[in-house]
Formats: sequence, structure tokens, C-alpha cells
Amino acid sequence: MTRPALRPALRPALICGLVLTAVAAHPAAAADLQLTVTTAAGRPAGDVVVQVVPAAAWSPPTPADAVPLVQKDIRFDPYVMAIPVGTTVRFVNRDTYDHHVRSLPGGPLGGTAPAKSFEFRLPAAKGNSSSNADLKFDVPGSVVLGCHIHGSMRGHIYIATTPWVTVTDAEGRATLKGIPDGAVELRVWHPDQLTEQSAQRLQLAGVATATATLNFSPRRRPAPRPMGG
Ligand SMILES: [Cu+2]
Repeated sequence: MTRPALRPALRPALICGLVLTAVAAHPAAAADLQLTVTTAAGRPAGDVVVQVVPAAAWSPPTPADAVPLVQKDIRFDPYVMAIPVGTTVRFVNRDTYDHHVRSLPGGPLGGTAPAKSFEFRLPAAKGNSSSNADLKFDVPGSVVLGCHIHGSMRGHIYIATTPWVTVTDAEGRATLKGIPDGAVELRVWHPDQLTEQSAQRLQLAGVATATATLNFSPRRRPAPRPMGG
């Protein structure tokens, strides 16, 4: 008998409770940023690191699990990897021969020291078992990857100061999610750049889009199976 009388009164109270819970769990609204990057010649720019740095203070994220960087067909895959500082990279050799991975200097004329120096040999994969090595990158910057055995192998790791970092696809597109609303700086970086790319200041709320243009036109990415050493 009492049920019909209670229902109308309960509904608003329940709705209010749900709304309050949602607000408490996400005190700062988050924005998503959809990016398109082009070369100076107006073509889609892949392999571009895009990073967002909020103007307001933010909490560093919990370190993610180790991120795989595979050696397969005498290539590093992905060719360009972008990670937040503090991330561990798991080098995985899936080739049936050894690789000897090492850090190399980068930048114009090789004048930029790698953010982390290392070299290690990864034995050939046998059947389904690949050989792995974990390395933690705890200093921001970049590292050029090479191989002592295969001189043509190249790869790049970009270690970002914030968790909002990724790499554009072949169409020059990338999406960054969960960025705190408000003023941010958008930074872009390409492994072949000779000078720094200019940063953009953006005001983010909800879903935002932005475009960036490199100050040069990179050459095509190294071929998957280079002929020379
Ligand atoms: Cu190698």
C-alpha cells in the first residue's frame, strides 16, 4: 500500500545520489584531443610524436606495465615509440637471429646524447619463445635505437614528461584522451627534425580538434627490408 506513495519521492533522491557520485569520482572534467599533423608540403605526417602539457598542475600517473618494442624482420616495431617518463620498455626479439640493441645519439649531426645509454644482446627466438629485456626510461628526452649486428636497423623512443603522448599514424592522425580541461601546450616532435617544432597553446573542453604542421617534410620511413648494411 505504501509503495506507490514512496516511488515519486525516491526517484529524485536516487538521481541526485548518482550525479553526486559521478562528480566526486571525476573532480576535474577531461577532454579528448583529435589531432591531424601534416608535413611542410601539406602531406599527412606519420611517425610524429604529439604531446600535451597541461598548464595546471596534474598528478603523475601510475606507471603502466612494460610496453613491448619488437625486433622483427630486421626492424624495430614500432619505428617510433612515445612513452611517459617512468615507463618500462620490453625489447622482444622475434627474429631467428641475434640482435645487439644499443642507444645512439640523435638530433642534427648526432649532437644529442640519448636520454638513456645502453646496449645488450638479444639471442634469436626459438620456436614460440622470444628473448626479452626490460629497460626503464626515467629521464625525459629521446633515444635513437640501433643494432651492432645490423647497421641499417633504426628506431626511436621519445620519453615524455606527461602521460598525454602518442604517435601519429600514416594518415597523420592521433587522439589523446583524458586530458584535464583548460589551457594546455601541444608539442610535436619528429625524429628527423633539424630544429624544434613550434608549440601551440590550446584551450580544451570536451572533444577538441587541432592541426599541426611540421617545419619540414620528412623523407619516407626507412624501408622494411633495407638492402644495404
Ligand atoms: Cu640486429
